[in-house]
Amino acid sequence: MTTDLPLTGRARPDRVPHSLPEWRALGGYQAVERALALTPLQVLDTVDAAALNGRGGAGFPAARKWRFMPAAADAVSPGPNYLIVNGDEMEPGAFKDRFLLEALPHQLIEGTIIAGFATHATEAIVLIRDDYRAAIAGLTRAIAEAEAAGLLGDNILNTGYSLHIRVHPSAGRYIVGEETALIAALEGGRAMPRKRPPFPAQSGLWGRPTTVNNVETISHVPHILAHGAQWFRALSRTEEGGTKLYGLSGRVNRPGLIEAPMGTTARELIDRAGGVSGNGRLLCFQPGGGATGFLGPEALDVPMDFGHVAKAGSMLGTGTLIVLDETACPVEVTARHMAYYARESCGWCVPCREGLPWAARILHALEEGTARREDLQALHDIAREASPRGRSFCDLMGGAMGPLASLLSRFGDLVDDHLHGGCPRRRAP
Ligand code: L3W
Repeated sequence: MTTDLPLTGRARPDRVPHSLPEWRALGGYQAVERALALTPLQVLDTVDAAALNGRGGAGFPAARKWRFMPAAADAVSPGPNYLIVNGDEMEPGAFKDRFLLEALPHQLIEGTIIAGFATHATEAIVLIRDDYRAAIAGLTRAIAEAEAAGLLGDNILNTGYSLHIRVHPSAGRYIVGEETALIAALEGGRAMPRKRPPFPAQSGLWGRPTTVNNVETISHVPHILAHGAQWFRALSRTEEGGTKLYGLSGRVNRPGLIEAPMGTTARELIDRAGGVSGNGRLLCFQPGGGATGFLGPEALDVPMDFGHVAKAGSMLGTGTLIVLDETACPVEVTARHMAYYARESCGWCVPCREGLPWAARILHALEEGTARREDLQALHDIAREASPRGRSFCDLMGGAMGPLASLLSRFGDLVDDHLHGGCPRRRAP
C-alpha cells in the first residue's frame, strides 16, 4: 500500500472494486483484526489522538462525536446503537465520496466495523445518493463477500462483536444529507430536519443512540488503526490530522480528485490540477463546494484545513474547490447555486422557504438585466437576515448564504454593474 496516499493509494485506475481475496492480499481487514483485539475505548482514544475531523462539512472531531454514544450497559433502555455512514453526496462541486464508494468499498466496510465497535453499534446503514448506482451495487456485493468470510455479521472473526451493515439508497434530495433529516427519511417520513438537542447520539434512528459520519471520515479510520495515531497526525501539515481528499472543478485545466496532506494550499492544489483555465487568471474560488463563501487570490496560500479556512472567512466544507477565472461571472455562479438550494429546501422554516427563491429570482434578474436597485437592497437584507446560525432548524440556509454574502461583500461593484443591462461579461463590447 502507498502509505503517503493511504485513502486512495490502493484504488485501481478504472475504479473497479477489489474482490475480497484481492483486498486481503493488499493487507485488507488487518486493521479490523487489530481494532477488535482492543477495547472500544482504546479504539476511540486512538482516533481521538489522531485528530480526525469529520469530512462531511462541519469538521467536527470524529472521536468527540463517538464519545457521546452510550455503551449498552449505560443505555436507559435496551436496543441497538446505530452507525449511519452518510454517502448522500449532493453538495454542488462535491464528488469525493463517490470515488471512495465505487473504488474502495472494502475500505469503507473496514472503517464501518471499527467505528461501529467504538460506538457500541450493532447495526450500520450506509446511505448512498440514489444516482450512485455503481457504488450501491459494488458496496452491496462487497458486504456479501465480507459476511460470507466471517469478517462481517455475527461474531466477527470470533471476537464476539457483531455488526450488520445494510445499504440504503437515498431519497434523492440534498436535505437528506443533514443528519436529522436523514434519520427521518430512514424512518419512512419526509426528510425534514428537526431541532437539536436532542442530538442523534442521544435520540437518533428509532429513538436510539446514533452516530452519523461521512464516507470519507469512515474511510480514514482503518488506516489510523493500522498505522497509529501519530503516523496519521504526521500526514498532515497542520493540527488537523491525516490527508484530505480534495476535489477541483470549474476553471481548472484538469478537474478531478487529489489526495494531499491536510493543510495543502489552494495554490498547490490548483497547480496540480493543471492551473487556472479560461484566461488563466484566478478571480476567486469556493474552498468547499457550493455552500461556501468565495475567497480571492489573497487566500491562495492559506492551509486548507477547517480552522485556517474559517479564519480566512469561508469554510473548508467538503474540501472540493470550485475555481473561477476572471472571465467567469460570480453573480451567475451564485444564481445557479441559489436556485439549487431554493429547490432543495425542505420548506419548513419560513426564511429558508421564502428567502432562497427570492434571492435566486433577484440574482437571475441581475444576470438578465431586469433587476432594479430596490432588488439589490432586498438581496442585502436577505443575506444579512438569513446568514446567522439559529434562524432555521438546519444549516441549509446558512450554507447557501456563504456564496451570497461573500458575493455582495467581495464583488459589490460588479453586482452593481449588473443593474445597467445585465452581466457585463455577456454585454457586447
Ligand atoms: C451530541 C452534543 N452530539 C454536536 C454532533 C452533531 C453532529 C456533529 C457536528 O453539520 C454542516 C453544514 C453542511 N451532543 C453535540 C453533538 N454534536 N454537539 O456533532 O455538529 P454541527 O452542528 O457542528 O454540524 P452539522 O449540523 O452536523 C453542518 C454540512 O454539515 N451538512 C453535511 C452534509 C453531509 C453529507 C455527507 O456526509 N454526505 O451530505 C449538512 O448540513 O455543509 O455546514 O453530528 O450531532 N452536545
